[in-house]
Amino acid sequence: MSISTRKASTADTARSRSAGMLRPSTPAPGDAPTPADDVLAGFGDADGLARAVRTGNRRALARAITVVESDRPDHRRLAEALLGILLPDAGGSVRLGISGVPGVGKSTFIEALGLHVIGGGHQVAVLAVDPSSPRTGGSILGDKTRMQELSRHADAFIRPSPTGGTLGGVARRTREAMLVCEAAGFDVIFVETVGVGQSETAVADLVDMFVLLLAPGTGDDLQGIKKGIVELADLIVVNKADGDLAAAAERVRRDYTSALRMLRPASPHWTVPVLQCSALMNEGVAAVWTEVERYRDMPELSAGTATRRRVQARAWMWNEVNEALRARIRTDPRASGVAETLEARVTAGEITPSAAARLILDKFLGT
Ligand SMILES: Nc1nc2c(ncn2[C@@H]2O[C@H](COP(=O)(O)OP(=O)(O)OP(=O)(O)O)[C@@H](O)[C@H]2O)c(=O)[nH]1
Ligand SMILES: [Mg+2]
Repeated sequence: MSISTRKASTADTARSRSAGMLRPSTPAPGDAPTPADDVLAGFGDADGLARAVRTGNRRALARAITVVESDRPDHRRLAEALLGILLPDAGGSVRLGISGVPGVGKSTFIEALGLHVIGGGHQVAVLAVDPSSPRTGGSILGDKTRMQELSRHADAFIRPSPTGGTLGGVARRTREAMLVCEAAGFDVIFVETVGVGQSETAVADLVDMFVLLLAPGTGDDLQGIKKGIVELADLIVVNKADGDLAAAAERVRRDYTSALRMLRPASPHWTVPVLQCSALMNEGVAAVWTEVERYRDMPELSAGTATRRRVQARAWMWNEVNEALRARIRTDPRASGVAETLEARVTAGEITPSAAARLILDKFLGT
């Protein structure tokens, strides 16, 4: 199998180097155990865990993802060390974002497509970005049941979405989990996200190809869906093209095909295909994969993918700065109280957000 984007981006490599310097020192025998020891049990240190991840050891993979998903400071340090070691082995997958409104059939579709690509000799990891998790306890809850066959498959790995935190935080964890999965040998990664309006951009920033799933009768008529989401799509698939819904699915496909003609294409080399399938009946799913391969294998587009990954890495760095700064302000004894007060005043319309932001930063920086 030829994957043109095998090499990690320069930015990732640079990050790997600096992360390597943060590697925690191994405690001398007899030292009190370092707090990160619980997740390292059985693997020794970050190097040992990384080695086990590289061999595809499932327990190590799950453990490593627990580490990158954790907000505990000692886990964060360990995660940086771990990713620093694993980065040279990451980057070798096709990263696919799958988005669509609740109930459109994302999980059913990933199950069908996942099994299809496993049949072609690939190894599939499924991750999720789910901004609704903190409220609902995870709409991804049903995923393992929707992806029953896939979740039992030896060549698949399904990780329910991490819960809690900001969207940026959730997306960061997913990105890092993706890198760990790649280092473990998974060469096709699906990132499922509920299309409720905010997480799509975060997911489009994580993946090589953004697939928008539609279905008749889910409010996905052209008026119902946000234009911005359609503009993010590299591929549109109308699901549930079966039984009573077949004719309606064909209508949705035609509507979107003509609507897309009005949009300026993101790349001169790629016209966004609008396909239809039935994930439930496993019809048309193979054709979707053919389009993914065509996208992946076009020389102009694989160059585009490499660029996209470099841009993503850079954006990611600033994301990290934003997230870290916010976290520091929230815990800063001087700034946190001021931030809370100003947040209330912004909400009440008493002060502009930009003026409040400046006051918070002034307080935090002590200027
Ligand atoms: N008729 C038909 N039903 C389908 C198809 N794909 C999925 N469904 C049904 O649609 C419902 C929702 O499917 P899911 O795969 O859970 O949808 P989802 O988009 O992952 O949902 P959330 O994760 O809750 O956002 C289930 O009852 C599926 O059986 C299909 O191709 N045809
Ligand atoms: Mg789902």
